[in-house]
Amino acid sequence: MLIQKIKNIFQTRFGFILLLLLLYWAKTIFAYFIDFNLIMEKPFQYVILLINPIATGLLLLGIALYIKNTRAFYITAFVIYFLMLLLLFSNAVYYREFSDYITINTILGSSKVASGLGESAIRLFRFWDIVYFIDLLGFLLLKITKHFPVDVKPFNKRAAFAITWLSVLIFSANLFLAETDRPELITRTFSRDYLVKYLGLNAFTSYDAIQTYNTNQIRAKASPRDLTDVTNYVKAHYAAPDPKYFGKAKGKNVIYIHLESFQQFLIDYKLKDENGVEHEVTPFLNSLYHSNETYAFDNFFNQVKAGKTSDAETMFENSLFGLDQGSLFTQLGGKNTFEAAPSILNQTQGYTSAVFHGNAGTFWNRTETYKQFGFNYFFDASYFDVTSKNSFQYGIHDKPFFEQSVRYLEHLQQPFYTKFITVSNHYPYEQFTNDEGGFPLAQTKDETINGYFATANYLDTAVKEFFDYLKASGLYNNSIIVLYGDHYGISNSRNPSLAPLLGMDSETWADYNNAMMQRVPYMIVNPNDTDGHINHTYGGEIDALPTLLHLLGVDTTKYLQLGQDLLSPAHQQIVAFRNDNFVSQNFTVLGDKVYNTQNGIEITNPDASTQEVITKEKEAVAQQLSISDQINNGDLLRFYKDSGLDAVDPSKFKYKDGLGQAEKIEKDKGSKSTSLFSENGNKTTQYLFHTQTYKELHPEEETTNK
Ligand code: GP9
Ligand code: MN
Repeated sequence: MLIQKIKNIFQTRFGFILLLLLLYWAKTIFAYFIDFNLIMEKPFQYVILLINPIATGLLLLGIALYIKNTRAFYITAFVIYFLMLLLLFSNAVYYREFSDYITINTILGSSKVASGLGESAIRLFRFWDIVYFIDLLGFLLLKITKHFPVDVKPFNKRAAFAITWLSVLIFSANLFLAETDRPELITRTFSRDYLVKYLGLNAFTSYDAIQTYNTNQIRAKASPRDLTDVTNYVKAHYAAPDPKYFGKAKGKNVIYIHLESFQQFLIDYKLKDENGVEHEVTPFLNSLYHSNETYAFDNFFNQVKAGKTSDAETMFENSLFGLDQGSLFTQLGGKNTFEAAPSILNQTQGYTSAVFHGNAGTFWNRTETYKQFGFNYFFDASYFDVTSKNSFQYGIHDKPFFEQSVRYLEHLQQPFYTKFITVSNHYPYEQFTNDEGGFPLAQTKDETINGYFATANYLDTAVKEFFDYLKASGLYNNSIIVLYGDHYGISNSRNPSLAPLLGMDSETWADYNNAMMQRVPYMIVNPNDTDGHINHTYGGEIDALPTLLHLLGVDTTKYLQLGQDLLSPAHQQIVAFRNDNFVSQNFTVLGDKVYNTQNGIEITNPDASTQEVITKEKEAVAQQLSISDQINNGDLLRFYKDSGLDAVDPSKFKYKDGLGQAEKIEKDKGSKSTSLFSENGNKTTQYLFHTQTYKELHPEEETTNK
């Protein structure tokens, strides 16, 4: 009875579409769980996952319902179904090799696809692949045996329309749920994993197609002539290095430590616990800040927008801004030409480069972007022993991260240019419930603020442990270590609640204060130097690369970098934010409001000379941002030949088996190998890394914190 009823339903045209939808849904879910490695953080995300194939599946399959002719209807329905399956299946296969999804660019630049899916594709097939196509065989059998049910009655046009609307509705609901769970999913496009997880493959591919089309339009219109404005700007804006500092760290290893979401106000901050006892939040970073080995900057601002971490990286590696919308890494990172730090240092000074980061390499499209930047190695989450105990949603915690990085670091040829991207001090600043727990929480009504200090304290200890290792292994003496906060950890909307902890009033908290909170640490530790000091120059992330290159003794005149050396006397102290607001030494301009930067007083009626300066500074900011956009959106560096650098060939870099690659170089170089491992008589230095939990470090607190 029931079976007959079901059969009857599927014998209609609409029923047939539903059947295809059901099959497509089941296969997608199968792919989600078997082939794709989607990281699910909470049950709600499973709900979204179950819905997303239905929305776009129904929309696409529903197209067939508009067709009158019987044969045409069935053929169209099949073709749509088949194409959706093909997309699903090829992504499943591609994922096995690349742990990523197929983009329009991957298809267009087919060399990359070929390298993974060419002759080796067969090796990527799995026995369960039959699941993706077995039903087609069934349909074929029905057709041959003439049992294929055909409904000659056309579907009502209006009803077809209603189905389309229904699918749009389901898609909107899907989008709404996704945005609730992950705000700004669409505008920030964190990673392809996220788009697939939340919206499904069809939506991801369509979105990717639109994005690719838009960027390709602008690129196609760009020509070498567009470089004239850019080179003129860069020449006029060049700040020559102070000879006192130029080349001070020449030939040294560079070790960047990316302090996640770390703001300048944490430096020297003491948090009061509920008993009024003060706890220094970041004692180790404070000691660096005050050391005369360190060039520290206390008016250094983050300049990121929606690309957050990736925007900071864009600036540090290129001295170019991120984009006005979304992330440069995800939109252009995989295809633009760059003249980034790794490639400059490799080609002019023979540096080897590597990034260490305990999150999936696909996040912010890093794997692709780093290749374009010229990074030799990328040690992402797949290189670390990540367990549910030692990690959270952004990857492995900082202490095991540094500890486990050493086994790769010691094999890199020196001098090296490396970057360690930490994660533990990331929103939502979840508390450690294990032996790392114990640092007091702040006492505000906002849990995010309350947890921020404890995770910052954890990061501080993690960095200290790494420094201890650098000293013990000897790396310290021939390296410079650059530490920076990438962007705010406490958002503007939470700042009024933070105000009392800073000795300020929540009621009088103004836009000006929000702008001042965008300060992040920038510290260059140059071991054995004594000229270090706390520098009060106003600057930002865009200025980091020329500053670093000059310290390393690299002439930057030929490079199209938009920042200025912070140690140069010619540095103009204007810090552009990505939304055209800015802070300069004298003025802070936020929309229509102007403040005196030094005392925070709003200037409501600027006199003529003040107005003139403000207008000039405004123009300077607009020009700097616009030049950056011209370079990035037009992909102008592909035309630039005057830097003397060879273009980066991204296909040279394979981020799998990085250790094997490094060890092979060590072997090939033999006694000429400069890796720490080789210099240490081919013995590991891993045992020099010591790590301790918070509880071990603070036995006295056992009693106070139950
Ligand atoms: C993730 C990490 C965080 O890998 O870099 O990025 P964010 O959310 O800060 O931009
Ligand atoms: Mn970040």
